Amino acid sequence: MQKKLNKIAKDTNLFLNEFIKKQKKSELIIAMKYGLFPGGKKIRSKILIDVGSLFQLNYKSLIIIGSAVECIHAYSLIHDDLPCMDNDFVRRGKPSAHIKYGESTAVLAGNSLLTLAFEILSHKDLKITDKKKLDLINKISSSSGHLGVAGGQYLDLSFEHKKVSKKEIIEMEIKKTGKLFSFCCVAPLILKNKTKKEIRNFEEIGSDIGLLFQVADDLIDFRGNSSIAGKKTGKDKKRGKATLISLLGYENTIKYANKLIFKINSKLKKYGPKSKNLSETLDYILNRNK
Ligand code: GRG
Repeated sequence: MQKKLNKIAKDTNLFLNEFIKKQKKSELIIAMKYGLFPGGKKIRSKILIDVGSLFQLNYKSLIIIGSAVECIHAYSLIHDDLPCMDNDFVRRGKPSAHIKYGESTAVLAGNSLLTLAFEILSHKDLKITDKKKLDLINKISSSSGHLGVAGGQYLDLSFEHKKVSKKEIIEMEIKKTGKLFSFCCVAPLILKNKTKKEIRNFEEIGSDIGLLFQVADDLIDFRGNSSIAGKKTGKDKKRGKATLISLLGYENTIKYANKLIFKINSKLKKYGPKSKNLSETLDYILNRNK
């Protein structure tokens, strides 16, 4: 699993480096690259490749689409660490972008990573039809905006120190984290011209994978090993964050996560042995420690 992740990370970083190199220089690119490289686990790209392998899709196209997702993900992390959001000083084992370059540069680097994602998806290097490019851009935009990541982040901040229901926590976590995973699950089906029904099915699988990922992230914060996690842990409790752990407790949250894995695997059964890669990634997501 780690070997596969390393290869995806290497290919993604290679593509992003080349893409940026071909652009004109700017001072902002330094902070953008700081947020992008060496980068994190590339788990979203792995999900893209795993779903793509169910439909025999071209690896290079998936790496390009994954690179766009990683730009939006890096942007969300830079903004998440800002003083007006979670005010975190460490990310991926190094000072957060706003600590290294100042707040305004971090905001602008984040914004530019968002638009870089659209530049990548609309670029000629991605050898798919314009209609498919448009569909991908439409989907990644709605996944990132007020009904997706940004909306989820808003809920996350507004739930701090409040009594929130399980349903509300799940809605917040699906928006904040699940929507980008949903995009990764749906993009291969857009490339393959799959039916709306099948797309909806993979949208739900993606939401559940994202929810599983967020729950695992909350468990990492709860267990609290910041040197392995590469960021400060034990923060959620201090900040009064609404998480499933705060509502259900540690053991029940683990049970909930295992039920999610069972639910996702049941939906993947009809794809037979080809779904092994994705199932393997689900186990990695829950058992990881960073
Ligand atoms: C609209 C994209 C966008 C952002 C603006 C700040 C913000 C609104 C949203 C924050 C969303 C956020 C940080 C969600 C948490 C998701 C999460 C668990 C991130 C950690 O992902 P990993 O572990 O990170 O994949 P690495 O470092 O491995 O890439």
